[in-house]
Amino acid sequence: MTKAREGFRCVCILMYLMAGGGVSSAAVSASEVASFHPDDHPDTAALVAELSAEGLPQHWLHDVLARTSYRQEVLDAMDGAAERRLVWHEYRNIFLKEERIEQGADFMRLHLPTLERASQQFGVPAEIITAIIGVETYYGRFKGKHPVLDSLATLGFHHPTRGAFFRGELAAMLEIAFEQGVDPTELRGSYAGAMGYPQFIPTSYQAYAIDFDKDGIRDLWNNPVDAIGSVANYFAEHNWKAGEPIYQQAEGPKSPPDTIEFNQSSTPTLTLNDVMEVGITPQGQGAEAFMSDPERRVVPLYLHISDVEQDYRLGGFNFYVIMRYNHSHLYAMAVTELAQAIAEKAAVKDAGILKAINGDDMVSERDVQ
Ligand SMILES: [Ca+2]
Repeated sequence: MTKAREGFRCVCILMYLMAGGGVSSAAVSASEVASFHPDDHPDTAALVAELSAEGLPQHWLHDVLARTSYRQEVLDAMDGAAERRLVWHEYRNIFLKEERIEQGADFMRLHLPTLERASQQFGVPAEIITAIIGVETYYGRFKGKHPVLDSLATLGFHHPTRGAFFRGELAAMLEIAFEQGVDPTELRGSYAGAMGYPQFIPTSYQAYAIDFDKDGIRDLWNNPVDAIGSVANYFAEHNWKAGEPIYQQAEGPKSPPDTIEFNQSSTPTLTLNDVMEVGITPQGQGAEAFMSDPERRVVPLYLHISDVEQDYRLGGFNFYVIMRYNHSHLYAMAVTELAQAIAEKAAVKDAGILKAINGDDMVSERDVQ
């Protein structure tokens, strides 16, 4: 899987939030887009030939693509999404709302045995898995309403610059649908083709989805158990390091040094020593442990915590791994902070239940916060 493919994995919700007012860059005539029917459309005919050579039934492909529709709004939404850039405190406000934290704690409690099994098997904390599903789809509540087949065909054959990428996703989606025995015309997701609880794009679905409840189907559309296992597997396959810190608070010069780059989603090359040399040092809880490995790779972060204040942080390798899910330091930080908040909230709720069961107030909320 290429970085480009991964990078597009799941920006759907943010795109949705940012969309609006986009100007279409793909001027497409009505006659050109009237149909994706393979009898009328050389590109879909070529796709049918390609996939049937790989073993998918030709009549099935032909029938599916004959029922596929062009959707201009998908191209418009893609344009709109690229136009705005949020800073950290704006982005944080979208995802760190009390209701999302509460529901994350509920999701964790509801699926605790599954989350613990995934955490043990893959080394990824339960709250990180929960937060990913919380950021992507509000714990499965909003999995996207766009017909994925229409979206991917529209983007695959009409996106001005990324057609080849989306054509690959369309092919992968058809393969998955056939393999899982579902009708591709029924599948819903983001307008960029991300599907199910964890919003995997089809090539990620193929590569990383697992059948975590062993019922014979890799079902990320409707099965939270498979979704939990698949998110954990995705991180494990991207070399999540169990027990390693995700990020560390830091302090540094009033203005960020211009000799190093901040907020990068590429493979980290700087070591902790490198950033300490330009005056950025770990501070606060965990600083000592973080500094125990001066050669550790770090992602230097410089974040707007308000309109006028900035904060230094140092992402560790696991911060980079979260950015393999979505190539954005804001996304990775939101997932991390949401995970922390969910874990704290779940602990509070557990304490409340213990108190109710035990009939005493040995455990106060203050104790577990
Ligand atoms: Ca399953």
